[in-house]
Amino acid sequence: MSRIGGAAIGDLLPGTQVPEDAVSQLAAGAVVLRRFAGDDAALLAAVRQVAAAAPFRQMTTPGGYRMSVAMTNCGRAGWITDRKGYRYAALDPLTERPWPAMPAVFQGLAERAAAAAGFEGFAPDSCLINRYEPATRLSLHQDRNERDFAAPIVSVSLGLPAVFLFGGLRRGDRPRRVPLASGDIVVWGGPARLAFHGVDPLAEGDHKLTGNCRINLTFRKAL
Ligand code: MD3
Ligand code: FE
Repeated sequence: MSRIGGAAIGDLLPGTQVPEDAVSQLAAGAVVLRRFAGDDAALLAAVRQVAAAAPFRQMTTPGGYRMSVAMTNCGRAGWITDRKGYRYAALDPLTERPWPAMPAVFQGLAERAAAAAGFEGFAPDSCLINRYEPATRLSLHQDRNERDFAAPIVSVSLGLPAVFLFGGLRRGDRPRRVPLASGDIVVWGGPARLAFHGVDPLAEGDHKLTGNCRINLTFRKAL
């Protein structure tokens, strides 16, 4: 993927913040599109519509821990975890029905964001929707349940700001801290696709779009 303006974080002194340009490269394969989605009430309305059919729930890890992030999905497949493992499933285990269809506003946004980052023709078949309330966090992990790592992952932040942890290809690599605000989109592909990543505990706050929470949409080509 080519570099699209802005300083690469590797050009900066350690400890400096990520540049706030509209488009910047975090690392090879990781492009931030600041405010690309705006504070779009239509996106939040679509989240509510999905959640009305497939409610947010806290899933259990294979190790038996309840995740602090509440999740739901839309699209042909949804990411789930339970005592049996992490995987994609066509049916919501809570309702035993197919996940709601991907809203058109989601599909269009994901495709435009991927194209802006150099990935033409991104066709996600899954959108995992994460809901963070104050103190909710996501520990360092890799996303590796998708069939094909050639497709990028597109992530959209809505509502309260968060500090995103962007690590390396080994769990022990010290992560960079990247502040993400409402409307920011990050596209993760190529060499960044299997990077370890997570989210710091969410700070208290009140956002005009979401109130006291952060919503993250991650678009994936899972199947
Ligand atoms: C970097 N969600 O759902 S999105 C997840 O903010 C997840 O809810 C976080 O990590 C959130 O799995 C972060 C950003 C993200 C998503 C996938 C990645 C970053 C990634 C895959 C590879 C590298
Ligand atoms: Fe992830």
